[in-house]
Amino acid sequence: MTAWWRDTVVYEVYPRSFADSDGDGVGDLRGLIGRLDHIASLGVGAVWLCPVFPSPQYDHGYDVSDYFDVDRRFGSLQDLDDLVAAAHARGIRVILDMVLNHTSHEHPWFLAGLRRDAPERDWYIWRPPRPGHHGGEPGAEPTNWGAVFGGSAWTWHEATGEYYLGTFSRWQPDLDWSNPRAREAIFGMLRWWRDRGIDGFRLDVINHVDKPDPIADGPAVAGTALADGAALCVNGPRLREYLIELRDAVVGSRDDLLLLGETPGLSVEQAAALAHPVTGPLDMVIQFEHAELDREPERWRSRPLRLPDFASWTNRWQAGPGASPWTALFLSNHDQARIVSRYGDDGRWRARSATCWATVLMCHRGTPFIYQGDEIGMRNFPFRDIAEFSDLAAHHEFATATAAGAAPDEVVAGLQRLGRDNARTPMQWDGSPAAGFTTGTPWLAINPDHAWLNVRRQEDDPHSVLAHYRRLVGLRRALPALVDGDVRVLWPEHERIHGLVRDDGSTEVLLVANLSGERADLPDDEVLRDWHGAEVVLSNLSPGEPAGAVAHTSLAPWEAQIRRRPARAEPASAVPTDPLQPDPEGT
Ligand code: TEU
Repeated sequence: MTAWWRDTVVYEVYPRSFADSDGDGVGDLRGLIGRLDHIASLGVGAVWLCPVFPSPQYDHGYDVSDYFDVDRRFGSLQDLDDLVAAAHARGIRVILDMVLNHTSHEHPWFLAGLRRDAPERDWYIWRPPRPGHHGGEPGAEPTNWGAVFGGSAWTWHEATGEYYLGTFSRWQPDLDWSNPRAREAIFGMLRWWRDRGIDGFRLDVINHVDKPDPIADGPAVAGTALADGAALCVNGPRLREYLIELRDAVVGSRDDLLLLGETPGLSVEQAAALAHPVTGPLDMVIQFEHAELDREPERWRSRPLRLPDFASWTNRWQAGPGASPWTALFLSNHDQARIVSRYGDDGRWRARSATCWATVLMCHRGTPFIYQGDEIGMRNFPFRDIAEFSDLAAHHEFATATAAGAAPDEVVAGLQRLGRDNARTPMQWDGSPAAGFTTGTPWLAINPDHAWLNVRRQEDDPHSVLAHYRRLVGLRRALPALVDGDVRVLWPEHERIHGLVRDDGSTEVLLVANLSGERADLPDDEVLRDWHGAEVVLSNLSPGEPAGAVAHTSLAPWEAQIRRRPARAEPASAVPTDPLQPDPEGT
């Protein structure tokens, strides 16, 4: 197996907000091709492209109405082929985002299934009204499941007298993966993309595809009448079987094809099984635990991040005795607000806290992902009114929370902090009125800070966030210990300092980072004294600023530093064997 994804870095593109070539205010593939050199300049080896398929865009493309084409907003199939060629010419692979848990309600499969006798009827999940109830009336839904984006997960279809299931929304009917014909249609489509030269797939909420059998009422979520339908569908008993079938049907001789599963609500053990390098059907999984430590279950209510929670995540997901699963390492994506505005400080310490968190992330185990705009330290948008949001999730959260008695201003403030649109404001290329994103009117407002916070400003500045990201990616690709080394957390209870040692048997790497806005004393312990004099390979302080770590006894605000030294020789018997690693002899 060519596990190219282990020692590279991936860049996530949300095409609608990246670069617009035709002035309609929506980003597109030709715009992206025009900006590939920026992505290449980071040194990344792959791009994850969020969905560009035809879609009515209720969920901005996560509601696909044709899996075999490109939405006219984004360009054409030819543009996608050109993108792949242009990316490959730069040594960058292309990963497509495939939404296979559900389609759009405008997908031809779903439309065909609106006839009871059509074969496609059973590709989706249809149920009669609750016994004793008339369909369409309140309370007649087959179960009490709510949808992720609001309302019941069941939508009434008068003409055929049944409800269909949409665990995300009524515009995203769930496919029935228990139907072998539906699975074969999905797998055939993936093969079609594989043969077009695509290098991998990010499989949207793939651990939701095995639905409970029978589908029955679930516990109501606190403060509501509805159960969390999507949560009741995660990690079902047939999930592994379906994914093995997918792997067998799709990968074939293309053993370099990456299967990356988006898997919310997965335990370490489940992740280790699904992404097992030999027996796992996936190559890598995306878990969310570390990225949601600053919010309550309601997605608009924040709480302060506690660093020990982050260290505990590192310990459980990365430092396990040889069993840690290979995961995507990210701090933000198109579903999360900007990391510098959440875990960092987007005021006084914007640049330093952005580079500090990036450095911390890059020292962990897994494949690092950079979300567009984070490489320049883009911040949350100053939303003040619910009308300014585009995301259906924001509108749903606002409606639900205010109906339950929350003050509208409070909810808007919460969404300003945590809402998904923060990640979706257009990419800030320069300081011109539309930030170099479009010549037209952008589909979502551009952050006014683009006047000074933009790619052009940072391009040639060796002290910029962008320059630091480039150095970090280079370091990550040059230091195998950051890829394969064991992970040891130094101070799991520390409120402000995160410390790690990576060790691959030949090199040891030390990370020390002060994740706070005040100078922090370094713990006075043996481990650290041992590192005196070791080579500093990266620091996020400006030249001339006194580095704190190791040589001194404290770290400057948001200081991060990476050191390296040869590993201490240990007797072979002391090196734990990792049961998850493929046998190097290939036996
Ligand atoms: O996201 C899945 C999703 O709902 C995420 O919000 C995830 O559950 C959460 O971050 C973990 O707590 C995917 C796509 O990324 C998202 O854009 C889509 O809206 C969603 O699936 C539906 O397709």
